Amino acid sequence: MKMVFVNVMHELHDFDSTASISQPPVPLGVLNGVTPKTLQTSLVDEQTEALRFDGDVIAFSLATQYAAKVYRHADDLRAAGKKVILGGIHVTVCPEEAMRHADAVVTGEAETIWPAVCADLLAGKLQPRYDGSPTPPERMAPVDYRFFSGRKYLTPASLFATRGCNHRCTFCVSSHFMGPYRTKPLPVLEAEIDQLQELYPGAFLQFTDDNLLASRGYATELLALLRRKQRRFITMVTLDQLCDAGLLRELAASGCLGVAVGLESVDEDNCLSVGKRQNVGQPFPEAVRQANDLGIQVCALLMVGLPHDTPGRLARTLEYLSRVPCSLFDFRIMRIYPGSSLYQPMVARGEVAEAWWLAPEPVASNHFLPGHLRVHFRHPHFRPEELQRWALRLTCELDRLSAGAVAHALRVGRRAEAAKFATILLAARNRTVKQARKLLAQLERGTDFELAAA
Ligand code: B12
Ligand code: SF4
Repeated sequence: MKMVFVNVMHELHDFDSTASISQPPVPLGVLNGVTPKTLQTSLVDEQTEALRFDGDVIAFSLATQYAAKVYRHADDLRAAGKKVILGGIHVTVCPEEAMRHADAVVTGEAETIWPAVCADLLAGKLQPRYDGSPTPPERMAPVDYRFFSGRKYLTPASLFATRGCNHRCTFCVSSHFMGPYRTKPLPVLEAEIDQLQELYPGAFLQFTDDNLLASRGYATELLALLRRKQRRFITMVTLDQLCDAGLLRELAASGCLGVAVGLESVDEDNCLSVGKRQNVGQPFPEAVRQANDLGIQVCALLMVGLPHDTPGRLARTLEYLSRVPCSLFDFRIMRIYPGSSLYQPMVARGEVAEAWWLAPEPVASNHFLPGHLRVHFRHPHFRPEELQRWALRLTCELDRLSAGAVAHALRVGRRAEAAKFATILLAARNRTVKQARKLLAQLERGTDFELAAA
């Protein structure tokens, strides 16, 4: 029996800011590792190839944003006699919905239950629903990255060392659903690092953990391992971690080239309104400068459309951030995901449509904007197109490749003897700003058309 694991991308993904960091779908590699050898497995990843379904069983990973697209494929495949299995974060959050489009769904982390699912499949006794459970560290096995070989990813050496997060930001889904914070045993991680070194010599490691450094004790051991392995790496950090001078020095000494920090908003009432307490009272600009002095590039992740945003505030945000030497700014419009603690109360208040991911796009400009710029909720101070314009304007202004910005990123890169990484970042910034300009022009044209039609 042939099983195909499928990683789908949402429409217009090429215009998404995450497109510039294409990376292997590691969770599918985790599942492949625990699939019985009697099943022949392969991978189709829409980041690197067109979708095709040459197998008897098609196993999709689902996030909310492209759930409707997967359901359409799933329905067609089942009508054609194939078996469909769905799993991933959206299935975990909306299992009943997913069950309408699948022969079986698997909720939660799946690797401990997956061998049983496959056994049932092979025996012709597939159940409609399986509930996975948080994988205990002793069951975490090294991912075999040969599953992804031959594919061109921008950051192929992508891995994670921890699961879960100790914070509970109200817009976040994974921290609410994916179990308690756990750490991978270091020998398992070391085996992955060694294999990645063999497959992609010289490529920097990209940690995709929600909160890699949440446990200070584990972080120290992990950083010591990376130092010993002499591997360069990038990771996400929380703002309080970026502002921890001791941790920053440890990161730099262990080969950290860059960090992406969840800043979300420069206004503390906004951060507090979404439960981002760890951002309050932190000296962000100073921390960026300190990181830069140590040779660490900083990418700031922000959201537009937080509860206290107003046009005046966003204008001040622009002014404030233009003085902070981040190598990249990533703006996306706030999204209200099912499973986040914002979703139900906002549905009840009529501020977001129930199951918006299945409905036709409510905003005309959503049709030609990528997922991170689509609006599905009502904001007290902005019309949807205004939020979109602001997100694009902020990107155009702050990611502009001025001579000063280029010189700064190269200087930071030279400090860590990582000029190549600096050029990769500058290329990503260039691409981001060019796409934002293009989308902004398109938005102006599209809205003009809509207004004219009205
Ligand atoms: C790394 C990451 C990415 C990487 C993806 C790398 C890759 N190619 O895989 C990048 C940066 C590209 C990315 C992009 C996006 N991401 Co993302 N991402 C993550 C992150 C931080 C880690 C994922 C991970 O590795 N988890 C660890 C593994 C072990 O857990 P897992 O993925 O859940 O997999 C387990 C189970 O879910 C299950 N499972 C998963 N797939 C399948 C499939 C089958 C068949 C079965 C049976 C089981 C199963 O078994 C796995 C092993 O136990 C998560 C947060 C999180 N912690 O999950 C967000 C997260 C998944 N992303 C999210 C979002 C919103 C996005 C984007 C839509 C962002 C955007 N552009 O607006 C895009 C979508 C990309 C796309 N496909 O179109 C949300 C999803 C929310 C939702 N309800 O859908 C999350 C949960 C973060 C959040 N906001 O809370 N992302
Ligand atoms: S710090 Fe990040 S991963 Fe943790 S709860 Fe907040 S948004 Fe989610």
